[in-house]
Amino acid sequence: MQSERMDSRFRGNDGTKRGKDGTQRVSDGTKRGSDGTQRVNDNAEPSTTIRRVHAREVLDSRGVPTVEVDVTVASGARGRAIVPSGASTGRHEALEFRDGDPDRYQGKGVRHAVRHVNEVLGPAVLGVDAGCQHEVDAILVDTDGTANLTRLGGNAVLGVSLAAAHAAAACVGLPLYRYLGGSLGRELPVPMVNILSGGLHARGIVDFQDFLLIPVGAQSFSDALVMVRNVYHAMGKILTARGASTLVADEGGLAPASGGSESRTGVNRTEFYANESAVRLLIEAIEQAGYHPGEDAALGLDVAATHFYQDGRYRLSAESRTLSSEEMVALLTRWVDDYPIISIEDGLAEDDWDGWQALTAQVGNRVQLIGDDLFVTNVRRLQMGIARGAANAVLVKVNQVGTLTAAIATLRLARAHGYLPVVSARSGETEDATIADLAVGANAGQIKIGSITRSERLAKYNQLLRIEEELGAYGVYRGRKVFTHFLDTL
Ligand code: 2PG
Ligand code: MG
Repeated sequence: MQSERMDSRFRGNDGTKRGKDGTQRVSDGTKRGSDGTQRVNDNAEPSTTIRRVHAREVLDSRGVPTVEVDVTVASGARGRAIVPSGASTGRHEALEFRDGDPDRYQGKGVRHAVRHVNEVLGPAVLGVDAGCQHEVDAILVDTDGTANLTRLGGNAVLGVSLAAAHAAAACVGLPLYRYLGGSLGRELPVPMVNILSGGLHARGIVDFQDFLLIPVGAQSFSDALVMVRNVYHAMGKILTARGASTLVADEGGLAPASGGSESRTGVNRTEFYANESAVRLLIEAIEQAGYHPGEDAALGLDVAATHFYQDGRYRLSAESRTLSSEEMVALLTRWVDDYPIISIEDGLAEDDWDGWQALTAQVGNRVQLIGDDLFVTNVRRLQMGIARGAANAVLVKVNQVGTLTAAIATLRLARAHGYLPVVSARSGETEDATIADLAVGANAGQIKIGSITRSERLAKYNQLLRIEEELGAYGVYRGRKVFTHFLDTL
């Protein structure tokens, strides 16, 4: 990623600086903005120098408060970021600082985190070049001073980190993906899209969290969304025909077991309780939409197993049974044998290293095994996994680790060791679309945003459509090729 001062990267051959529109800074140090106004630029410091940092409390897609940060740099350019929030969080994640006042948002307010930005983190980065992301991030992390950002909050730190990147990108007149990835960032990610939801995102009737569609056979990102929409629609029709609910869960996936009662609807809800039924329903929907399961569209799971792991056993409450780690590995292995599943996230709990190693040894050569709660986007945790041969892919969630620099370090480490990175949203999201740009800028290859309903999800999908249009023929969508380095069956 970018590491030097952006100013020096955008000099013309003659040493003059040019904006995106090709405007040339005049030699007296002034620059004209697109509106024709003249901005005085002190040659002694870059135009990306942070001049103002301001945070406020806003709400996310669950109506839960979160931190929004505006960073303004010397040129007057402003960047804004809103921090996402998880429900099925891993215990090794950076701390999300909440007020804890039961009389306000059930304790979930973020006024303290906002104050930490406005009174501590913001002042600490004033005068720092937002174009030097890792300098900004190092100062933020040092100012907090704890390993998991427990003093000031990962949510406070991340807001400043991301807003600084947006401000620097705006200042040099580049879209964020181009600012982050330079001319090399051009890959549209393969989306893995939530069609059926369970677990903590759907009030916990089906234990597994996500039943995902992976449009590996699409020729482009926009074609992939067509396929997703067709399958989603087919699933809606299947559920309606069986009298099941088509209400959606936190990430927009359909949650058939969440509504109505068996006696009222006559629905055999057992059909929607069993985790394996959801897999079968998804295959049915792919076929009804006219596609070949496994060829056009493959299946992915986010088991999110940490959340039903208690006292050393996996508790499938929907199925009224508990499984040992070995039995869980056996169950997932059988599913990989029986169904066109090419990706399993958090198939085991965050500290069940033995289970992870066993699952990786069993199916790691033919299925993507993503560590989410296991790695929490943390270089140290990923190094542990690499050393133990656990998983072969990593979920990259910026708020698990608190800075853009740290998230990118995890992504790079993954790649260096043949682990596939998957950039991911959280279940609590907003209109912030930073991760869409991050996925393209970093050529991550895959993205997980949730379903194709709910505007906080569409903010990212639509941003990817814009980027696809902007990149034109220069853009790449690799589809199934993303998976070929460990999936010779595809
Ligand atoms: C996950 C995420 C996103 P949450 O488990 O991968 O789907 O959920 O943000 O609730 O942790
Ligand atoms: Mg997950």
